[in-house]
This record gives sequence, C-alpha cells and structure tokens, in this order.
Amino acid sequence: SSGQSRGKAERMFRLMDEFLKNDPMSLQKDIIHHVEFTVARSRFSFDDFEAYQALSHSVRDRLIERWHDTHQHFKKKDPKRLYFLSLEFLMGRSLSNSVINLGIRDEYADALAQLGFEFEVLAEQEGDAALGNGGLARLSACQMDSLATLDYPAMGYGLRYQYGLFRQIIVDGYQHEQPDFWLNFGNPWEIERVQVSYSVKFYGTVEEKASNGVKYHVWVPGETVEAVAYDNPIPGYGTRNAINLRLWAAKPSGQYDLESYNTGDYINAVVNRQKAEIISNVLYPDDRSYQGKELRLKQQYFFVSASTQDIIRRFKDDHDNFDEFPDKVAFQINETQPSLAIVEVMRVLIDEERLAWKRAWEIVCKLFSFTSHSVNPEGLEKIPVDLLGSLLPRHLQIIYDINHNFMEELKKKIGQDYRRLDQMSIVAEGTVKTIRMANLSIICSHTVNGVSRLHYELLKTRVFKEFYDLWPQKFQYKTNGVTQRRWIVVSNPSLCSLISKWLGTEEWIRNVDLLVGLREHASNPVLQQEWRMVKKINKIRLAEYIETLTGVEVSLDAMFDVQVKRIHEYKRQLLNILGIIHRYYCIKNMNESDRKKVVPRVCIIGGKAAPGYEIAKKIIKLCHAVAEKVNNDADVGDLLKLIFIPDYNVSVAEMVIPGSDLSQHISTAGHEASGTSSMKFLMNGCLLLATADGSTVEIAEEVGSENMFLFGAKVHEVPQLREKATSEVPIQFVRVVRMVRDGYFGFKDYFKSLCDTVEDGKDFYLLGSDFSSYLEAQAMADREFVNEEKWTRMSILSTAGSGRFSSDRTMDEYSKLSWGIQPCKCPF
Ligand code: NBX
Repeated sequence: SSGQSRGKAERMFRLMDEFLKNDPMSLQKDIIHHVEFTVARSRFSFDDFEAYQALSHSVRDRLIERWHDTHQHFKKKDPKRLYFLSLEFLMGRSLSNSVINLGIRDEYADALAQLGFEFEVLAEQEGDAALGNGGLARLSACQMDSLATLDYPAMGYGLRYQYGLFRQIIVDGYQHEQPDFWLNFGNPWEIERVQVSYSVKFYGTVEEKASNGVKYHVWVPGETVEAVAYDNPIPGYGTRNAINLRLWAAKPSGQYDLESYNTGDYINAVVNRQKAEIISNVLYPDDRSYQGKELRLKQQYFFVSASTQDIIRRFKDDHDNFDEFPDKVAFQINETQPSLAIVEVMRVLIDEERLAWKRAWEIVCKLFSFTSHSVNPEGLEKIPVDLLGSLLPRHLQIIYDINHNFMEELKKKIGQDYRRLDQMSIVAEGTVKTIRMANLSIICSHTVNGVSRLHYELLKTRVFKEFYDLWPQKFQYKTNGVTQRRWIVVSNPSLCSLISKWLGTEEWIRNVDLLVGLREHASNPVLQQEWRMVKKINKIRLAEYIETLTGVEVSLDAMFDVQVKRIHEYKRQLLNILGIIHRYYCIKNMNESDRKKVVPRVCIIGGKAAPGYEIAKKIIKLCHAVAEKVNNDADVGDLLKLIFIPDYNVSVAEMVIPGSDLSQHISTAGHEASGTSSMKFLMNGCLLLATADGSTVEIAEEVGSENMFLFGAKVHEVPQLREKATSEVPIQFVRVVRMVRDGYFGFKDYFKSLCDTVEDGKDFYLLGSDFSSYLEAQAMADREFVNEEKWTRMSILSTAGSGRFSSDRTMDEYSKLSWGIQPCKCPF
C-alpha cells in the first residue's frame, strides 16, 4: 500500500508540476482561468479590480504550494519551533511583496502586459491589511518576512479583526474616523480553515475535585465561543519556505444551548448566538493606553486560548512527554497583550494534563520570552482584578498562586522590604485592585528584551529596575530592524536596481550587510548622478500623489521634509509645526534679496491620532490651519509648503518614504523605545533629523553623526530640565506659540489647551528648551542641501550604513539568544 501511495504521490506531483508553471503563457492562462472561475467574470470583460483579484488568486496558488511543502518539511524534521504571539500585525498590501519574494515579478509583469494590463496599476487596486496600530504592529510584519526568508521554523498567531485600524478622513482640517471594513471585497491572501477550530471558554465557576486523593480544578464555563483559523502564507525571499500567519476569527459555538432553543424563541436564540462574533470585530485604536475594557480582555484571551490549544495539539501529535515541550516550542510575547498565554499554558498543564504544579511551572519558565515596547511606566497594562476574575476565574487563581510563590521566594532573598515587594508584586493594591501584566510577563519569562540599546538601559534603570536588580541575566536587547524586501525592493524599485548595479549583485536583498559596499562609491560622480535621478523619480511620484490628494502643487527642487508616524505629544509633531511657523515668520519678515537665499521646503506630516486623544487631534487641526495660511500666501510661494497626508498607512509609507529628502524623528529623549520608520528612511537614502532617542543613537554609530542632523537634550539631561521651574525658552519659541494663541491661524479658543501644554513650567515634552537646537539643526540641513555633492554623499552613506537595521539581523539575534531555534530549509 505504501507503493500505491507513492505512486499516487508521484502522479499528484506530476499534475501539480503541470499546473503551476511560471512562464508568461502559463501565467496568462492561469489568470484568465481565475477571471472566469474564481472571480466569475467573463474573460472578455473585466476591469482592473477584477484583474487584480484574478491575479492575486493565481499568486495565492503558488503561495499555497510552497506553504504546503514547508509545512510538510517542518513536520518531517520536527525542529524546535517559534510561536510569535502578537495582537497586532500591520501587513499592508501583499501582491507585490509576494511575487517579488516568489521570484516571479517580471514573469507576471510580462504575462499581464500581453493581456493588456500593467502590473503596477493592478497592484494599486489592493487595499491595506491594517490589523494593527503603529510601530509594534509593523515590526511584527517585518519580522515575519525575515523569519520566512531565513528559513526559521516559525509561525505567527494573531486576531483576524473584521475592522482594521480606522480610516482617517479630514473634514475642515479635523480628523474623523471611519470604519475599515477591509474584507468587503474578499481577501485572496487568506485561507479559511473551517476544520481548524477550537472552543474558547469564558466566565463561569471553578470547582475543586479530587481523584485518588489528588486535588484538581475544573472550570465550568458560562460562555463558549468558537475560534476559526484563517491562514496567511508568508513567503520568504530566495527560498522555497513560506511560513504561516494564523489569525483567529470568532464564530458562534457549535455546542447548541438546547435550552434557549426549546423555550420557543428561535429567532432570539439565533441572534444571541451570533453575538459571539463581536469578539474579533474591531481593533482597538489606542496605541499606548490601556483601559480595562472587558471586550479587549476577551480578545486577548480568545486569541491566546485558541493559539495555545493549537500549539499543544501540534506538539501532542508527535510527542507524549511534556518535559520535551521546551525543546520543541518557544513562545514570543509581543508586548504584554498576549501574556495571558503564560497563565493559559500553566492552566492546561495542571488542570487538563494533570501535571504537578512544580513540574508545570518548571516547564513554563523555559518557554516564554517577552519583548517590551514601552518606556513609560504609567503606560503599562493593568487589568482590574474584578474584571479578570469574572471573565477568567481559574486564571485569576493561578495568577494569585504564581504571585504567592514569587513573593515567598522574594522575601527569602530581600527580606521584609515591603516597598520593594509591593512594587514587584503581580497584584497591585489600590482603590481598584489590578493585575500588572508586565510583572507577570517578566516573572514567567526566561528573557526580557528591549527594542534598542537605549531602551534596554531605561528598562534596567527605570521601568523594570527592581526586576533587573533581581535577575540581571534575564535582560537583553535586540535592536529593531525592518525588512529591506518591502522597504527597498518593493517600495523603491529604481533604487533597488541601482544598488544591485553598483554592488554587482542582488545578494544584499538576502544579506543586507553588503550595502556597506556602497561606501567606496559615495563620492563617485556617476553614482551620484544616478542616485539623484532615482530620488527625482520618487519625488515626482510623491508630488503627483500630493497634488491629486490636496490640490497643492509642490516644487521638485524643494527639500521634501517628512514626519510620518502616529500623532503623539512625545513624538513632538507640534515641535515640527512650530518650527514651520518660525520659518514662515522669517520668510515674511525678509527682504527680497534674502528671500532668494531661502532653501525651498515642502514639509509633509502624516499620521493618525487615537480617537479619544484630544490634544493629538488638535495637533492635526493646527497643521491644517497653518497649511491653509502658508500655502496661500503669495509672499511665500514655493519657498514653503505644508502638506498633511491623510490616512497614513503602510502603502502610503511605501510611496512617501522613497520620495523624502529629510525625515524627522524628534521625540523627547527617553520616550521612543526604538522607532523603526527612521530605519526605512535611512535605507532609502533620506537624511535624518533626530534627537538622541531610541534607535537613532545606534543609527548615528553606523552612519556617523556627521551624516545626520542631531539635536536636543540627551536622556540624562531631561529630568533636570523638567525640574527647573522656568527654563531658558528662546524668544522665537515664545513668539510662535503666541501667534497660535492669539489666533493668527484662527481657531483661537480651540488651540488654547494645545498652547497650554507647552507653556513654560508645564512643557513636559520640552519643546521650548529644545527649540533653539532644533532650529539650528534645521538651518544646518538647509546649508547642506544646497551642496548637492555633499548631500548626495550623505544620502548614499545613509543607505550604506543601514545594514544593521534589517529585521534579518534582529531575527537571527532572537533565534540565537532568546528562542534557541535553527533554520529548517525546505528543499526546492
Ligand atoms: O513599538 C512602538 C514604540 O513606540 C516604538 O518606539 C517601537 O519602535 C515600536 C516597535 O518596537 N510601540 C507601539 O507601537 N505600541 C503600540 O502600538 C501599542 C498598541 C496597543 C497597546 C499598547 C501599545 N495597547
């Protein structure tokens, strides 16, 4: 019979081989096939969107093929696997990235050309998958790309929100939020797996039972919801490996509550069951504050429980001794949102697998590594005990038990130091008793990671100082990185070709360290000329986008100066805008001959404010109010333009970043854990204007601080500056704030509270005290920009120095130092 099945396998293999050929003719047939039978349009009449759909399905087939093979290969080799748990993934578009990683971009472009379509135009049809807020979520996406490319046996787990991050629309300069129902037109990049589903329990009670004198607990749930898997293949570049991102959707449980049907109210019974789906309905749009919301906690546990069941099921398929679990499984906890996984694994081991507490605990302690993305102790996640206890009664008991054991152990080490014991306890006493998820994560993880060196220093000395003193060996850092596949190859094809030409190889796409090879050519006039040409192409693309979007025509000779990221007081978009007002004021008060010397600027700002974050929303409005005045002032003309790009997201970033000359990363020192967009700008040869915060410190070490515009207070200076009752605020600062306050840009009352945030003595983010050095850095950028040769050289050196900031390096470091996993390459 094994001969028979081998015969069958070979036959299948031949069939597959015939199905998925990649020559232009086969691709055309394939696309047309999908037009007819998947999209169900006539092959004689279909529009760009339908062509995009058919094209994606054809690509999807090729992804599935590799994804199956990778799955089989991992199963056969049974390596230790990494499970990457994150409540957010900001994947953006998939089409271009997929065909590039599969190595068939040009074949598809040819095939489409012969059908009368342009690949780029169809790629623009795709909407973004925006299942995340900002840096943390995009980081997860970059890391998945690297894990696949480097052949690591990894899998991502997350939630399949029906509504991703809200769409931002601007009405009269104010932000409005609209739902992002991204699944409206179908999603070809996912595979629904109705057969892969698990029951997730909530509420109810815990009963204590005993068998043969051994006590155990049974959780009798009050509600059960089904988690259904949706798999998203993630193809590696230059490898056959394609790994899985498994996202869970909530569905009504299959276990019928017979009673409610028997009461005769059939319609209400059905409607009530349907309510289960709300768990995975919507992504929470705050990227820093935790409010103890029940639905949010439900989302967390829903995702954690389904993932854990899936992971344990896979382990048990091939293993029967849980002592081997840590040899086969590593869990990565992205921020604290997935940290209930720790408690859930503990619960399953003791209550369901009936392991003794001690043995279960030893296993759990070897499984988890935790990465923090926060610097602000006030921002750490705390869950009210009442909420947790009612939703997850058994978990609360286990958390108390973990905490009790920890406290006992700690007392032995440090004695009755109650202040310290209190700070380190998982349970925080207070008017509202809460569970500190970070403490839980640290206590139960073998590694605690920071996302940059500076962040790690802050974790050790401030945020988690008490824990560092106890367990210094647990603390590490892995400086963030981004994938050069998406951020150069996909988003900047002209630069990609230019780099490959000058390095004489495309190998840098897999081994980004090779970019240093550009250094020796940095002053070569031929490369410089071509380099500027590429920048011009990207600026044209961006300028066209700006014009269609805002109607403002911008000059290509101007310096494109960009700040795009979530709007936050600590990120100081307000500093940027006040700097623009200063520039405007100066231009207005110049004579004609001085105006001729002004370096023209196009200032571009983009980003979303959390819907409840009033000050952030006022910053957006101020940006529009200033733009309105400046852009329509005939005295100013092309010397200064201010553009707000609405609905900033991954695909907008792919266009904005390559078209920038200068980019701003100007957070108050000590507030940005790492920052990752700086790395994308750097790769694309944009110069950075930055404070010494997060990863910019390390970027300066790589590219040389002489090739950046650094300014502002250092981390160690910030506390003293804040202490000072009044600081030496420059007159320029007082003047620009006054202009806003006095209604120079209108909306006087509306901007009052915004101005109050930077009043002397209340200026927590130190805009006033950093203002002079900010203006100096800006003036320096102006001076260098007119020196074309020097600027181009700095630009080339930026790209050349960006190699360390690839997520490939980050993933190698995690694999070696935290997860203990090795590559597992699927043969071609
Ligand atoms: O994570 C960000 C940091 O602010 C960046 O400095 C860092 O580069 C990036 C990646 O490490 N943090 C972040 O984006 N946090 C969130 O998005 C977030 C979302 C939900 C939530 C808390 C934080 N409840």
